[in-house]
Amino acid sequence: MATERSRPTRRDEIEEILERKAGGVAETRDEADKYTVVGAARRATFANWLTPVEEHFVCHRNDIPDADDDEWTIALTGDAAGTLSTAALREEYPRVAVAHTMECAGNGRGQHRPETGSVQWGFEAAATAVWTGAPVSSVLRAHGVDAADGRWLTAVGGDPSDGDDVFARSIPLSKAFDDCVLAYEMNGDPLPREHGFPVRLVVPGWYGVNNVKWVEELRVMDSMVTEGSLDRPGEHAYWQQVAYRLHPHGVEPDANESVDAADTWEQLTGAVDHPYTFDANVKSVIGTPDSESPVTPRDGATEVRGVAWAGDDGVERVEVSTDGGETWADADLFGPDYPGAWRLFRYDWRPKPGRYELLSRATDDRGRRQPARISDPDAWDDALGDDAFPWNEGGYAANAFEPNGVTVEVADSEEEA
Ligand SMILES: Nc1nc2c(c(=O)[nH]1)N[C@H]1C(S)=C(S)[C@@H](COP(=O)(O)O)O[C@H]1N2
Ligand SMILES: [Mo]
Repeated sequence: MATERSRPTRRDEIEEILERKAGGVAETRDEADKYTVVGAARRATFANWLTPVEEHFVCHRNDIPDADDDEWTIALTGDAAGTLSTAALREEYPRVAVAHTMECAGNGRGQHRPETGSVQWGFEAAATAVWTGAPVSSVLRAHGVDAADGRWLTAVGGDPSDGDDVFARSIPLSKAFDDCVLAYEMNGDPLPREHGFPVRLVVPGWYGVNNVKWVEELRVMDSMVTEGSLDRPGEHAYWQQVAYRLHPHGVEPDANESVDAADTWEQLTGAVDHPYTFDANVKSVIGTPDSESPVTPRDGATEVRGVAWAGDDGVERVEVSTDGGETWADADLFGPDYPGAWRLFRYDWRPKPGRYELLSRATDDRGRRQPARISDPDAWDDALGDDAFPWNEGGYAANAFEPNGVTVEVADSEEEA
């Protein structure tokens, strides 16, 4: 089992990250002090398409490895064979950029009642960056794996664990071939240490945990990682098979060698018992206005603006309510439209002075709409039919819209002279 200990270096690491990010992020409550976690400090992060590195959340469990770019290598194992240096990664492979909305699978955990353990995120652990690196498909082809068949790719992080567990995560080889990147730059700058320097796996549209930082091994196998799969000491399956799965209170999910449905929502609606957190569920967040300062319309009008994402799927529709969910109106989608990255939305609002409860809810292109709230703990089976996201013991993958609403004061309109 992974240990639950806090570690002395964590405080220093968090302080350093907060300083480097210069106010763009704030620390999030982690009662158990298990994770290094900072999230977007302001709602306005969700009013822009690209998230500056300074506003991009950080989440990891262990110490950041003390990596040296020249020394770092990635071992290709299983059905792949070879060793890859960071220099070879930069020089011998195509250089591509992918847009990726990364959301921590625990984003929204703090909205579960009763509380679940661990990091109490609201909506601040989501961000969109452009990641530059080598396509995983090119690297694997050069190392003996040429088909995106039913196999799995397991990426292993080089972060030293304070328990016995190894940070290993598996994704279907088909997804890896499709659009994944071994990234060495973030938003055009060298990868910061806390985001995975010198190389991290980027899995566009998939929950943060799949995006292994500080990658030191890539293994191709017929199955996803199970206990004993890796050719190294320690516990191998904790992060894939135990943690980061959705289940009711008191359940210990069975390990699987493979699952047919990678789509998290499809798993949740019956395809897989105790779903894995793979691609992100449809979700939206209003970026502006916020509740901090009153809105002053100009000539009677103001704009509600935000972002919406849906993992591997497209965002079909965003609706906005200005009366706490009584009535809804369609927002316009605009701006960049890349697979795996969020869309901007805006709604032209003409409010009278007063106090309003603003909500947004998105629907993906498979017709799946954000549920209103998170269910009670005993409603696992009935939740979705009742417009609720199932409360789950790990607090994962929550995409309810009510908890993310914003209360706004509207002042008198300023008229154009
Ligand atoms: N090696 C390693 N990779 C990791 C983690 C970790 O603890 N170790 N944390 C994961 C989790 S839970 C998240 S949400 C994302 C966060 O990525 P970021 O810190 O760059 O935002 O990294 C993922 N990759
Ligand atoms: Mo996460």
